[in-house]
Amino acid sequence: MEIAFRWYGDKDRIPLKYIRQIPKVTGIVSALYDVAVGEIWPKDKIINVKRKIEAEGFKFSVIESIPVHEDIKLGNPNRDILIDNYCQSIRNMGALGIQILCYNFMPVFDWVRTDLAKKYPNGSNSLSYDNSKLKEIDFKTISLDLPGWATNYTKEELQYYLNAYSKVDNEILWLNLEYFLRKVIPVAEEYGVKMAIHPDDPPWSIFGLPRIITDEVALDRLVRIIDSPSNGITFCTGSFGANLKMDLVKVIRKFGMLDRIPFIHFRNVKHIAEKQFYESKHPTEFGDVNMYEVVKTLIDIGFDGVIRPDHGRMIWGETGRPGYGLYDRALGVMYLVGLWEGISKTFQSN
Ligand SMILES: [Mn+2]
Repeated sequence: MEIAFRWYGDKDRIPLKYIRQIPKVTGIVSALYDVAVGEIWPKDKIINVKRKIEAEGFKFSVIESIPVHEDIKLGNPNRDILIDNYCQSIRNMGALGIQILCYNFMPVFDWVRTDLAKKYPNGSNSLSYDNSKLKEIDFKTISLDLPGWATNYTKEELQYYLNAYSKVDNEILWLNLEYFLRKVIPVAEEYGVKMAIHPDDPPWSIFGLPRIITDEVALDRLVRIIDSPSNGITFCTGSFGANLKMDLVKVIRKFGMLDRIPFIHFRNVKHIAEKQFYESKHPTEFGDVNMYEVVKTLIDIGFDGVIRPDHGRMIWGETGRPGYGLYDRALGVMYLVGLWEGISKTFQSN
């Protein structure tokens, strides 16, 4: 197992030098932030980021993520050109030895929350979600500059895509994902890259848009599309933790044993009601995800992929990118390290 930390490049207010001070973090999860969606990621730009990461003694472990253009998800006629570009980006990263690519197939919106800074009595805050608040959102008036809120689109483009998806149901989206995977997975295999799809977050339909990577049945279907370790999953305990019907530990064991989980996002969520939750402190007792059992299962199956703390709270007065402060994510790492040492030593002595 390798512990990694997400870094948003030079514009990240948390420098690599700070990340280095967190015990046991040896990998960096990053991306290019200046390439338009659909364009090829040039090798020289990836090299540039890789050099900065390696200069601080880290490995560039995971690219998260190369966005999939909406026209691929919609199955539009220009998708072949866009998929060819995606394949070339995979070749470029693979040739540089970067072996894991996290991506998602969520229409229009990436992760969605209804409050980016829900306040708690102890002075901290975190991201939260209340499904009943979605209907209050009017796309004609909303500010589009919040993370997770289709920042790349103008209001006109957003309207265009929301309309375009009215003709795409879950089954069509599945077929478009299959079409995409049949072209990219052979390239990923050839270049030693493991594709790892991130679950939809939250794992249900929002704004009437199709959403497919939501539960165990979906993961069954995904892995069957192409039987290859290059066709894998980013197991996000927080995203799947929002699905109260899912037995996370069972599902991690199942797909981990099949060698389909190269990458894990490690965080906890706490429900207030169904489809209403907040991102909690990492330890098991503060949320609905049994983090202890997750780690125990990973050790038991010999997990040898990459794991990173996912979103954290904002604590100690820190401000910045919601979910991506330094302090609470560092606490998340230490919790993971503690669990790992305790459980693995117990296994050894039995
Ligand atoms: Mn995640």
